[in-house]
Amino acid sequence: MSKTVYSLCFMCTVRCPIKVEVENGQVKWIEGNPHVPGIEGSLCAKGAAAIALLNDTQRLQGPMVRTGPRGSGQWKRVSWDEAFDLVAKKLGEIIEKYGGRSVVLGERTNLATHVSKTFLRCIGSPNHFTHDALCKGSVNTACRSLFGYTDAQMGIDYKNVKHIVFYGRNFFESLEVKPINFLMEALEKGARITYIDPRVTVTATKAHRYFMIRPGTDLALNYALIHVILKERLYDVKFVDKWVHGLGKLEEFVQPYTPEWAERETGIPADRIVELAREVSKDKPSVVFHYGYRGASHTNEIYLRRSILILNVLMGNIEAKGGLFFKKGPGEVGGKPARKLTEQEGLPRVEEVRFDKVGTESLPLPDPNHGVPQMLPYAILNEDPYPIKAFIVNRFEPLHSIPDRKLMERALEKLDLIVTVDVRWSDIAWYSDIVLPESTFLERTDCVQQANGLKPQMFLRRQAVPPRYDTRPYSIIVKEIATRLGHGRFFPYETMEDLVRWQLEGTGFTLEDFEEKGFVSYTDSQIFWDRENGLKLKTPSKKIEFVSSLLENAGFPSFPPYEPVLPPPEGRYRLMVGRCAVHTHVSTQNNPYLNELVPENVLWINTREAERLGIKNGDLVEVSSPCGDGCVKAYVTDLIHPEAVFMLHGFGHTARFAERSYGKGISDALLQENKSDMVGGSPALDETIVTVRRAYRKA
Ligand SMILES: Nc1nc2c(c(=O)[nH]1)N[C@H]1C(S)=C(S)[C@@H](COP(=O)(O)OP(=O)(O)OC[C@H]3O[C@@H](n4cnc5c(=O)[nH]c(N)nc54)[C@H](O)[C@@H]3O)O[C@H]1N2
Ligand SMILES: Nc1nc2c(c(=O)[nH]1)N[C@H]1C(S)=C(S)[C@@H](COP(=O)(O)OP(=O)(O)OC[C@H]3O[C@@H](n4cnc5c(=O)[nH]c(N)nc54)[C@H](O)[C@@H]3O)O[C@H]1N2
Ligand code: SF4
Ligand SMILES: [Mo]
Repeated sequence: MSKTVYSLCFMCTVRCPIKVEVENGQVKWIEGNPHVPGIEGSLCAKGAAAIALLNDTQRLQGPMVRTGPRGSGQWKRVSWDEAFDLVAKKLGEIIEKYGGRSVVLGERTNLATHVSKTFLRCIGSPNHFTHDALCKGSVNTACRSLFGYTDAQMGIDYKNVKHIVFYGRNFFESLEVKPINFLMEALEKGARITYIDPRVTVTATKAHRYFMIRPGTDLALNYALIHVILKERLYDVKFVDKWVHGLGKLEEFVQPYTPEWAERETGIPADRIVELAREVSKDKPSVVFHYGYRGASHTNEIYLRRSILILNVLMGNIEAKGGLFFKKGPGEVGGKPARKLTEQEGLPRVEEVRFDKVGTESLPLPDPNHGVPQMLPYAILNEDPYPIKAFIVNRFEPLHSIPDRKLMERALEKLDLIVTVDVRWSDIAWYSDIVLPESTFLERTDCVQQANGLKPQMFLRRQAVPPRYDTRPYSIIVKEIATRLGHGRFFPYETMEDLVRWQLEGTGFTLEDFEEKGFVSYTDSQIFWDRENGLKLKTPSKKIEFVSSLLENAGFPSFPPYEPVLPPPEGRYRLMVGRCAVHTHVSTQNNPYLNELVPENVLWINTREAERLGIKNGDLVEVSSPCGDGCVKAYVTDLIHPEAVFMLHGFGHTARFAERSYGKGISDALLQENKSDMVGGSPALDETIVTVRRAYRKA
């Protein structure tokens, strides 16, 4: 028996549409969905390794309850009913004693996030968070400060771009399949790439221009670019006059930030800065300055992201071909989006201060729909704003994804209950009291994906094969726990198919409509708004706010003076981190195929600096920061700025049952200090200064 199933990959968060060939209950082949433009068969290495995850005997195989001390690796396998009863009993006791707010649920945003939010509202907790702030919180806030939309409500028309500038956006390694294919199309038509990074990445090698910038100084470069663009009137005057609020203030502000000044700060020659400004302006409006995710992440990140967005606006690229666009939802064409459980009548609202205090004076601007996860250890340890007792973790790895692992461990130690839902033995699963294994994406149907964009669409993840082990979909797990706590009525489904049908009610589409191609479209044509008169901006002024009411009403300046970045003292380096093409964050290091390709991380260090420290390529080095230390092999290279060292994120796992990744490499979270951009919401992951020495002990 063979069948073809259209679904969505979930080896990483990008969710590429896929076509899965199944024979006799086995997945034989996965490729990109051929019906989706920009995908057309493509799949990355991680996606191709999904079969290895499916068949991995080292993944979670059934519900587990801890029997020894936390993290000791002593476990008892239990039935689902026992696991659900236990979680419900413990949660019930905690809620009774400390209130619903003592329960925090954290997850990487996923298709079932509305299910989690519904659960928390039922139990009276305001404490849902997603990974968003850890990934791009300051980008989110910067977008809202200028346009009134979040970054998730905006997109980039890669296919038609003529020049794209990346600030540490390592596009060809930290990848998303569709944007890469679209940009490749643009490159074939003659588009140019400028890449800026203290480290030579694969993306740098594909670029037409590369700047090895001094780490942490991108904002200085941007102020100089803006200075030149305004002084030489290289911007889209008509667009800016019509839509921008605060150009005069910006002009005044950038006066002192000349290219010569920026050369001293960034190490990039002044004439090359001027050359870039002039060159990109010739291609406007089809020019994009990529606002990025994780590259260049410092305590003033919000202002870097704003400066990048301002450069886009000066190019007049908003709603232009080859520029930035606002994602269009079904409402644009009179359609209805899939329903969410949170929209149900009678579901309680929770009006309490959040654990991270987002929305209060201490963190007024980060997006309350996502929260600020890196505040969790402080909230638990200081019982501020109130005691937190239980942590439910779904598809999230706080021990690696929140900086300062030891701080996080101390906080977890204080909790009465940790429950983790995952597909594999993550470190947090290893550290939990109860572990509930989710079926992998090939084994489950998921909630509907509402895919807004130039063309609003819906996609569906469909079960390709039955679960290999005793696992369940997350939405079913939550329903079971909620039902035991007396809230079953807000989870009106028995199976995932029931839930999808419920979501689709009123949209005019049915579950069966997804069978032919894996998706449905609300319209056939791309929707651009009229750039002359029809931008539907959501700021108070209905303009693009260079002078931002969001920031200024909260007491933050729109343009704070630049603060110089001092070079680290001798023998010390700025720690930079990032991803590689064959791993997803912390998820795939134990995947048999991907582990073989990149089994551990290494520390990139500049050749001259390494010589000074007596370090040779492949030597074991000790890296220490104010909050942790560890040993890793050195990779001695000219391809990194002398002030920085670099390592891949996601290694140094401690869960013993994941034997291939156990103890391999070092975790960046062990070294990074838990500091944040308190305006934008992101952690400053590239801010920690480390000491590097030759190690005389074993890793
Ligand atoms: N293969 C793969 N692809 C992925 C992911 C994955 O896990 N694996 N994850 C996805 C996700 S969630 C994200 S957020 C994106 C992340 O995509 P990117 O934002 O491109 O992130 P990183 O890989 O973290 O690369 C960050 C780069 O910033 C550079 N950098 C550090 N400091 C500075 C600085 O001061 N200035 C400049 N200009 N550069 C600096 C680092 O050297 C590094 O090369 O990737 C997505 N794609
Ligand atoms: N120190 C440090 N911290 C970082 C970063 C960094 O570079 N360094 N990068 C930041 C960025 S950009 C991001 S996006 C975040 C990502 O942070 P996380 O969301 O924590 O990382 P992921 O590796 O994407 O996945 C987390 C967990 O989801 C599990 N998982 C995978 N598939 C499924 C599934 O189908 N169901 C369930 N229930 N679980 C599943 C994985 O096994 C893994 O344990 O981290 C941020 N934090
Ligand atoms: S980028 Fe790769 S791993 Fe991520 S969803 Fe797409 S195919 Fe899967
Ligand atoms: Mo991310």
